[in-house]
Amino acid sequence: MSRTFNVAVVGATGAVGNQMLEVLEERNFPVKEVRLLASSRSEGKFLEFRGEQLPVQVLGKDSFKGIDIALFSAGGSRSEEFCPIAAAAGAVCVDNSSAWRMDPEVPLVVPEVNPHDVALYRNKGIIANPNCSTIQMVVALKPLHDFATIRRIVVSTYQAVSGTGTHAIDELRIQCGELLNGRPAESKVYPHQIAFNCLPHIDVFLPNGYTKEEMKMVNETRKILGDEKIRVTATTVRVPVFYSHSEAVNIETERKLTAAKARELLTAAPGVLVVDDVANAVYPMAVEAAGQDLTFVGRIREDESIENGLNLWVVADNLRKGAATNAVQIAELLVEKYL
Ligand code: NAP
Ligand code: 3JM
Repeated sequence: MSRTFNVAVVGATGAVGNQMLEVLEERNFPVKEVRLLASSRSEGKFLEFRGEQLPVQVLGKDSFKGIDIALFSAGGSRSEEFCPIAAAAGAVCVDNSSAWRMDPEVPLVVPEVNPHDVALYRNKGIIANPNCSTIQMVVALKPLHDFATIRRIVVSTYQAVSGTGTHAIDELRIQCGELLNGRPAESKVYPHQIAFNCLPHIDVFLPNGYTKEEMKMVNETRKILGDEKIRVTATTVRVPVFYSHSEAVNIETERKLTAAKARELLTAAPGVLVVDDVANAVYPMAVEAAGQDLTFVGRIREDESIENGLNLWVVADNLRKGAATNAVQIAELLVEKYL
């Protein structure tokens, strides 16, 4: 019989945690037992896994006894505190927060891009899952970088509210209802109304005028592609979409990359689906990417304002490829090759 593993899902009641359970089940991950962990607010709750109702337990120092793999998505401070505790108890942590991503000893992995970095889990017992916006962008850019060497990336994002969690999904739904009924909208999660609006503000502002989300895209992209020379500038925007992030990506390459060659490279790339038939109004869209695991790329065209430039439109489900699916793919590499 093939081996099975005890898996803890930390933040199981959240938007990402819920998706983790779905993806583990869908991909038939070799789970022996799953342990659901969340805050004391969730005490007494049950969640379904493989047709069974399982109790949610309160996260604590003793939560990781017997656990082989711990999937974390309960916020940065929980990851900072509990990943080392889980690792000391013998679990390998796959962490979805930004807490460990830029630690030089912790690998930051997108399986289609840098699968071999998983081996570095041995340093601290932690593997970091990148930010959702970074993941879909590097899946699309990796084959282009390998062929033409990317010098500079200019990216603008159109990010779904599900990236902020279950409360934000509720906020958009409730605001839409109130406003359509002629009543004022109350904002609790975001600093301004999100329904029928765009907020150029994701995560906190930093002293350089960028947001933390924007600087995640800059620093994580370089680390995953293993190229500190790539220049990246980002503007990250929250839009009133429930699921899937969209990105307008402009790249400047060292070598000429025609739109036709880019289309050929992307068609052969793992995890990518080219959706690009503008004559028939066919291009990637958030509503079609939702619930899928691929990164969809379209609007592939040369940037006529510079010598070696290319524009792309990149869309993926932020809770799936942007979080849960990527984390489970990392766990699959771990069990196939290392544990
Ligand atoms: P969410 O829907 O608000 O869920 C938060 C989860 O964390 C819930 O399960 C919550 O449990 C749990 N939690 C909060 N405080 C806790 C505590 N003190 N002890 C134990 N559990 C606690 O948020 P989400 O969208 O799922 O995101 C969760 C985290 O995942 C984010 O903070 C972020 O770090 C990460 N994230 C990563 C990506 C990515 O990798 N690309 C994308 C989105 C989010 P209760 O239900 O009991 O409150
Ligand atoms: C996505 O603890 C927190 O403040 C979590 C903030 C957060 C993050 C993050 O920085 O870990 C919310 C949503 C992310 C992320 O993937 O970077």
